[in-house]
Amino acid sequence: MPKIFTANLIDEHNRSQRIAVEDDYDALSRKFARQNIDIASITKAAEKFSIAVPSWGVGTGGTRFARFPGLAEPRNIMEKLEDCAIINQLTCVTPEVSPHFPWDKVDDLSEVKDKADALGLSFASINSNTFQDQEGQDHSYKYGSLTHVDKETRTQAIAHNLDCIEYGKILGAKSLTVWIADGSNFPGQSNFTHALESYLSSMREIYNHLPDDWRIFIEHKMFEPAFYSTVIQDWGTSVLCAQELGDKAYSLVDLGHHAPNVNIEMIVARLIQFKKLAGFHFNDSKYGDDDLDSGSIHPYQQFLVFNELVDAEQRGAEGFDPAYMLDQSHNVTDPIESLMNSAMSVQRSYVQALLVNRDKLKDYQMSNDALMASNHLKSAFETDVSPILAMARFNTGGAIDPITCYRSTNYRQSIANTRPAIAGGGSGIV
Ligand SMILES: [Mn+2]
Repeated sequence: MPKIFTANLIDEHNRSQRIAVEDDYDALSRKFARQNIDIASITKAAEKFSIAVPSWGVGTGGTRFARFPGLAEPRNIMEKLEDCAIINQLTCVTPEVSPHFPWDKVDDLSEVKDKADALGLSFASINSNTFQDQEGQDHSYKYGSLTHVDKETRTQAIAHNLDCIEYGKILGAKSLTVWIADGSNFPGQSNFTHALESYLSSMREIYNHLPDDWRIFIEHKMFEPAFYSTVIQDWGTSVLCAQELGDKAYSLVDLGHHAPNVNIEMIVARLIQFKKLAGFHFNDSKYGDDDLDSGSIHPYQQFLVFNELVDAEQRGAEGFDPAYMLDQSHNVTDPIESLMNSAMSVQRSYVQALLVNRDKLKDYQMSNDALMASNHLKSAFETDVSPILAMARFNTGGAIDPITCYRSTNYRQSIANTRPAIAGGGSGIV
């Protein structure tokens, strides 16, 4: 498989780290043996873990106020794929890329597919974009898209989503993620009921064009860009719509799209129970849709989400097939480094959740031992599984320490001449 970096680079890096990692891994395996945990099977599970990288995430993001471009930013989907390939080559957990249209639109998408194949990448869920106007489009989305009061605008937004399905077919994707910015800034501006009726009618048309083996993901968001009301504002509306649409419609959880302090892991449990969990846009936040790096603010919440996911996985919950994706905006870091860090952070939460002894937890629950139940989860969360993650990467050809290895290449400086800065760049906060 052709890669951006040579195998020699990674080998050399790993040679310098291997003895220390093996030492830590052996110590952890002795600790696990005392707890009857099989470190080999946990490592195997870590090796199989995978999370998609968003194509827009490899560009430097921005805020409502400004965007400060980074060095050697990818200028198009081909260059974005090269950066995504680095993330996967070093971490071995991101073999899929989630594209965004029309940001990633080119004349011949089969060339994009060929490029991805050559880099060992494939495509995850297609993201449609009716939250901004595109050059030459007939109707503006200023006052909405799939729920606009004007039928022709709705039709245009539906047509874009149908185009996205066609793009996805070329790229080999199997799902469409729909997030709309539709909402209102003033009480009275929008009729809540009419807007949702329009949404369902528009989505039905899109749903009816889904290939048999596709799914459609509904992404809710509490507020922003609309600040008084949002049409698909929470998981309740999302799951009601998914139920209205049918078996191929699911609710997607973006961790930044909820009110502060909402119990997201409980929402996840509910969606699993009713077979409506599409998957995730992982990121972290302090205030709102901050799109910060996964696990950087609330790592325990991320672990608790995985506690629900692993519980479902281990009990073989019916219809459980969540799609894991990152959705972040990187303003002050190198996006490649942030995405590697985030992918590994999500993988860490998964591995920690595997350490929970489900029988023991159940015993604590059944005997109403709140303190020990909580402590049992805490103890899994507080276990440093770094040696397992490092060993999983080593076993699958990745770098023991991806950030250090990446920094040793001076990648940005080395390609700066071939990637001069451009205006725009197609990355944002979604
Ligand atoms: Mn999102």
